[in-house]
Amino acid sequence: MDGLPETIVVGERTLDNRTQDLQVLVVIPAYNEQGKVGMVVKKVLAQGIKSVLVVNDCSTDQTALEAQAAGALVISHERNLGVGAAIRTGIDHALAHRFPVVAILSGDDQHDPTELPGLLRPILIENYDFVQGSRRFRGLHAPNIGWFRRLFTWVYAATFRLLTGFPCSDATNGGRAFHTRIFSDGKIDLWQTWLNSYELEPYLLYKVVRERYRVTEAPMTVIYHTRGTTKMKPVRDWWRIFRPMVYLALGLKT
Ligand SMILES: Nc1nc2c(ncn2[C@@H]2O[C@H](COP(=O)(O)OP(=O)(O)O)[C@@H](O)[C@H]2O)c(=O)[nH]1
Ligand SMILES: [Mg+2]
Repeated sequence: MDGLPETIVVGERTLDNRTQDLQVLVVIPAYNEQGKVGMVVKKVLAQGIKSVLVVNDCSTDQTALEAQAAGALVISHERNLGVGAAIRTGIDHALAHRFPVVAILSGDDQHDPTELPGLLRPILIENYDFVQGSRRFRGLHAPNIGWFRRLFTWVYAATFRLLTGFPCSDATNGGRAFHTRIFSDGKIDLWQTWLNSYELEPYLLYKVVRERYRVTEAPMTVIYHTRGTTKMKPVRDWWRIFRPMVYLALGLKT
C-alpha cells in the first residue's frame, strides 16, 4: 500500500515487508464499531503490518464498509456470535492461510498499535509462543480506567497467578499475540461453542500457561475513552470471563 513503511524494526532486527518476512496477521474483532474501526485499521497498517483482518460480528452499522475502506480484509458473520467466535474466525483464517503469527487488537480503538512491535518481538525474535499484553507492565497504563474495571482486572490477574503460578500482571487485556503452532498438538480446543462470547480469550491464556507453552507479557496500554469502551453487561459477562479459569481448574472442561 502507498505510503506505508517497507520495513518494521523489531528489537535489533529489521523485518522487510517486501520479502514477506513479516507474516503476521492482525485480527480485529468488531461489533458495531463504526467511527472507530477504520482508525484502528489505519494505525495498524501504519506500523508496516500488511495483513489486517476485521471480523465483523454481524454489525448493524457501517463497521464492515469502514474497515474495508481503511484497507482491511473483512470477514462478516451472518449472525452475531460474540467476541470469542469473532476471534476464532480470525484464527481459522490464519490457519487456513498459513500465517505463523497472529496478533489480536480490539476494534473499539482502546489499544495503541504503536505497541504492536513490542508485542510481537518476543515471538519473532525470542521464540516465545504467546505474548499477553499488559496494562500493568511497570505501573498502570490505562488512561481513564474506572474503579470497577481497575479492581476486577486486578482481582482476575491475582486469581490467575494463584491458580497457575504464572506471574502475570494483566490477564484480561484484549491485546495479545501468538504463534499458530500452539494449535497444532490439539491440546487447545478453541472450537467449543461455550467459548463464543467473552470466554475464549481467558480460556486461551489459561491453556497456553497450563500446557507449558513459552508465555510472556509485553506492555499494552488500554485507553478508556469517555464513551463506548465496552459492550459488557456487568454480572453476566464478568462471569463469562471468569468461568473458563474456574471450569478448567476444576476439570469440568478441557
Ligand atoms: N461485546 C461484543 N463485542 C464484540 C462482539 N463481537 C465482536 N466484538 C468486539 O470485541 C472487542 C472487545 O469488546 P468490548 O465489549 O469492547 O470488551 P472490553 O473492552 O474488554 O470491555 C470490541 O472490538 C468489540 O467490537 C460481540 O458480539 N459482542
Ligand atoms: Mg472495549
